[in-house]
Amino acid sequence: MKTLTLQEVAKHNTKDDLWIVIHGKVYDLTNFLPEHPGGPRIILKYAGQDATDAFDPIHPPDIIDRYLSAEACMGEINEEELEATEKVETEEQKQTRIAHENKPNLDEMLNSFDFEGVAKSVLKPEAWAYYSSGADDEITLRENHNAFHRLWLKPRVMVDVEKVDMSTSMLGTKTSMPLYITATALGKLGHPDGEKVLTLASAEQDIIQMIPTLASCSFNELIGARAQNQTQWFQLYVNKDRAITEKLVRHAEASGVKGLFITVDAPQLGRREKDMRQKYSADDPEQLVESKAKVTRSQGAARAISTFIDPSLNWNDVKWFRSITKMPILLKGVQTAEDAVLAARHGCQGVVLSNHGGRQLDFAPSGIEILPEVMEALKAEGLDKNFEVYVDGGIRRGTDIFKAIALGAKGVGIGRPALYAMSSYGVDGVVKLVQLLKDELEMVMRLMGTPTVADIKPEMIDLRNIKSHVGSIPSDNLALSVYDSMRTRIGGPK
Ligand code: 173
Repeated sequence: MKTLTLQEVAKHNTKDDLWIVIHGKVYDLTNFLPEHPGGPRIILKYAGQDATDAFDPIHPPDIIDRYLSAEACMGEINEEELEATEKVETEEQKQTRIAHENKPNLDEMLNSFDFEGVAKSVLKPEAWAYYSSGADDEITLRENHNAFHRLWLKPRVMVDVEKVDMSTSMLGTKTSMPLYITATALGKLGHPDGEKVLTLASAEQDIIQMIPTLASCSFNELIGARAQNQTQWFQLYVNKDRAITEKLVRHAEASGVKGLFITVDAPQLGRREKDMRQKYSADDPEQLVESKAKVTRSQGAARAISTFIDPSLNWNDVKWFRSITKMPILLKGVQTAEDAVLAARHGCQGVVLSNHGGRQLDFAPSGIEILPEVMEALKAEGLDKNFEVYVDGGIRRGTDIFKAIALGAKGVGIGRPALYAMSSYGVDGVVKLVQLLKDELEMVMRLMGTPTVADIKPEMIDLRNIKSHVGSIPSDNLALSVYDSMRTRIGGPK
């Protein structure tokens, strides 16, 4: 392969002659530019430069070989030069380093919320905006945890709780507690090792990891990092090209994945304005206004790479999925009792009551709020046997896990808390987060008089307020911050 210098690469910095460097290799992207799913602008931004840091979180490592022909590779950067430039710290790297040097010790983390504060300080603004954002006014995002505040406990006493056993089984596999790490995209925005961090931490804590379709790591890397006896599930975004989807599903099954979770709440990606605004201010606003590109980074990282998702996915497709895999099939993102019943009728093995972490439809209900009616509807139709119901969204405390299990969930998923712990402290952070939740759940089970998961029952929850949103009318933060009251002639705001 030809050896090139960064100086030579820098000469190819226009849209008609465009080279960039990724992981030390030089690519001519002139022809690929209009086809880039994330839009041409982001590539133009790195024309003639090294784009590795921007590339890594958004693309699995094998994507270049899949999309570019061998001729696109023009050569590689001289090793000494590459090493020398890697030693020079960019302003962004410096800020991240200082934030990490000044973060609290891991020992100081007392609960899942603590990691969020640290993550906000150590994450690049782009990463924080992407992970933390919710749809529209973020009412559902906040509601996901707030809904748990409407559920009160009915503790039982005088039960032998000397030993508490949190272990349970989910889709036929044993796990140390009824909690799994759910699928979240773009792990390398938060940590250089991406979702592999979550794989290693899940193994250490003996909990299940759901592998995302849009992981920064390749699927095979995450399968390869799996410990013996560790269970992994797979979250699927259904591609418009079903041949690609079929290949993914068959490969997952052959790789030992134990459950297929088809995301059904994202035929179009929600508007996450924090994410969108961050992109807008990070790029040059004047240039953005002039751009005519349809899919632009100004729509946020997620929207730019979600165009492959098939919005025509519907109930008739379940049969096809059943024909291509023996894995249990669950629908992730069910938001009503009606759809849970339909999922069971169509032969699914379960559902995840989820609103995608409040990132899709604002004012969608929380999973925990609809859980009782879902269980009731399934039971009424005689569909509650051999059908597992999971909940994700807003799980931050041991009591949250307890409440979901009591109301009929087989287990609960955590998304953002794991990302925040990963971004702040890597594997140790995620292990610690799960340990804190274990410690909390163990205590709650002891204080509730429930020594095993099977002892946790619906009658232990006071449900009376579950539907009442009156006590905590969500404040309309965004509207309030821009609203100017009417001016009167005398007095009033100037
Ligand atoms: O919630 C998300 O951000 C998400 O699921 C997604 C979907 C497509 C591309 C990137 C992320």
